Amino acid sequence: MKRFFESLFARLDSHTETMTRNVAQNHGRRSFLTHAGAVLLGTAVLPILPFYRNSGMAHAEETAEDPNDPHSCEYWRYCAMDGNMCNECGGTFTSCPAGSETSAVSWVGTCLNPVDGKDYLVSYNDCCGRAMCNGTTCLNSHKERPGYRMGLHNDINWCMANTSKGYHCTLAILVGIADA
Ligand code: ABN
Repeated sequence: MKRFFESLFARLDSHTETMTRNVAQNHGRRSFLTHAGAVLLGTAVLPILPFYRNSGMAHAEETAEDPNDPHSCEYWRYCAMDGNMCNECGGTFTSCPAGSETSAVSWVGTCLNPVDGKDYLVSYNDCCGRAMCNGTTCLNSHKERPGYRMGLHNDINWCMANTSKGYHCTLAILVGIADA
């Protein structure tokens, strides 16, 4: 009986050892090689795959703004507007929100109306005397020149000549047709 169990345990030991060696020698190495090969192949092939490299443009197209949408900075009459839209602050294009007053001086831009194809003079007066409004801010610069060209720069607080100089928002008042 004792010899039977000794023989049984010896065979079990031998079998377990053989199995362990097989796993360690074959499966472990192959598995490592398989994974290493996949990683190497992946890093070699990835750079030459035909990536879609136009995501920025696609985004721009998806979010293309409408020149006829008065809540878009691409709205045609905002072509040279540097400020917050008064029509999103309780006012309109031409009238200041309650509690603010129109600036005495302004920046005048020339914008093309896509509907009739004509250039219009647009006066960008600021509304003054209230804290800055949180409406959409447009930083458009059609025909603007750098700040050192005095009088050709629109990044100015046009409330400077008013008694209340606090900037609230900016109007976009049509003054007339530019080439009339
Ligand atoms: N015209 C809008 C504005 C106000 C304050 C400072 C810069 C621009």
